[in-house]
Amino acid sequence: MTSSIPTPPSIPFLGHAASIEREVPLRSFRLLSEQYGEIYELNILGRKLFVISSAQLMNDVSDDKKFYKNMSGPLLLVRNGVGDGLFTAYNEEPNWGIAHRLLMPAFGTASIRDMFPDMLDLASQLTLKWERFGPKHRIDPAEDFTRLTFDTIALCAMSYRLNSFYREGSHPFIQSMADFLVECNLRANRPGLLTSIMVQTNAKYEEDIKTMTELADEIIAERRRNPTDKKDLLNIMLFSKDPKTGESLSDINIRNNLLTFLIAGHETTSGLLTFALYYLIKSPEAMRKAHEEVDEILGDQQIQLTDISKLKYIDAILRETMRLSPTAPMRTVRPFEDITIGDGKYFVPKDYTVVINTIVAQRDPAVWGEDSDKFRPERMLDGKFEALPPNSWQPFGFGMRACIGRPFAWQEAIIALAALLQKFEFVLDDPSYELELKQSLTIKPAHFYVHALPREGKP
Ligand code: MNH
Repeated sequence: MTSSIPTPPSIPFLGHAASIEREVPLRSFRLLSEQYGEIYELNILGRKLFVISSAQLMNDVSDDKKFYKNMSGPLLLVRNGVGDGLFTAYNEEPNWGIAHRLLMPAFGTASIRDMFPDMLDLASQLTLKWERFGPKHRIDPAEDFTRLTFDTIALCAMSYRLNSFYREGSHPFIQSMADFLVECNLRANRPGLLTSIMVQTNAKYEEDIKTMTELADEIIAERRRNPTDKKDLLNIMLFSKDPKTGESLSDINIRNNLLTFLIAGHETTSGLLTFALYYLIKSPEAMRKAHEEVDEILGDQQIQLTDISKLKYIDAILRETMRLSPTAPMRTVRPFEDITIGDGKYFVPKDYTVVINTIVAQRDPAVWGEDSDKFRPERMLDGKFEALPPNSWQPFGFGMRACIGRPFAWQEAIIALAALLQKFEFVLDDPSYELELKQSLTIKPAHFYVHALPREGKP
């Protein structure tokens, strides 16, 4: 027998659009999950959604044979900027297959290891900056981690130096991108008629897309003027052929993927580092163990490639951070056919979109125990991570449409965190600070400021 699926009260036409908070939509989705349980129904401007938030249901929909990545709502709008780039392409779009096959090896562990020197170059710019500013300086970690990750993706993937650490404010691309993503989110919850009369907002939206596209085009033009034989992602996109079809990527698709990497390649990782720093400052015991590990493995030496796999506690910190605060906090799928999930309890018609509320599902007490809201990297150590129930930890999505940049992000985050912990103790600027979120398409801590103090007796 199927059970009925609860739904909050709604108003005609808008449906639940008005019950979703504008600034931090995730907050509404979480509150509703707490109130209505593992599955509830929403109608947003005619889009019919089931929002799920238990580990069991998340596992049920993690099946490429039964469910496909859904492209509607905010994601569909992101296509206005990045078209058929990997992240926003439809499964059946040929360009997805071509780019996926061409780029998978380039994002594999072996290629990522070759990027180590470039990643370290930028991590060192960051540690040097915090060292030079000294302990009195109020650091905005989200901002500096964005400099780090944005510069890292551009240098490693495109051999292009953005030099964000040498500018006062952020790169114009960053602001345009943030505004663009926020507007995609807002538009998804706003009637089209209303959007059509918001002349200034729409002009700004187009302007932001132009700012982003111009950087991508400049990077491509620069490469055509100054070719190199470096095997970076840009060269692979420009000059390789798909092993299966023999086709190359079109110029427009290269631009779309370049933009996709610039966007997908930095926001999530800078969020990860910011959350990790927050959780560490709030958990002195974990901070102490992290410092101990870094001292033991690195000593006074700069981090080397071979150290990365030895930094097990740092690895566990990042996994636990991604569990509690997956920076891409939701993904959506649809069933190919009408289907039931939850041991036959819930009927999902094929015109429904299933929203996976990852941040809640990854705190399911059935998997993580009663202290599931607590930051405890030990959950991820000593084979426990490998022994988790299938799909209960999935901050990088699932299956064929899972994150292509995972090894890249992971190596980058380990290098940065280890290099910072080697040099600094961290304290909050405001000792009473508690986590607040800001959201574009991804989430980050808001109003989070710290001070970096040199460690006693360290060089
Ligand atoms: Mn990433 C897809 C999270 C870093 C490029 N990424 C996804 C998805 C999640 C995700 C979740 C699946 C989305 C969906 O199902 O709709 N990504 C992350 C997180 C980090 C991250 C949490 C860092 C931490 N991602 C990166 C980096 C890059 C990147 C770094 C590039 C350099 N991600 C992608 C691309 C896709 C993707 C490209 C789409 C892959 C596809 O659909 O083929």
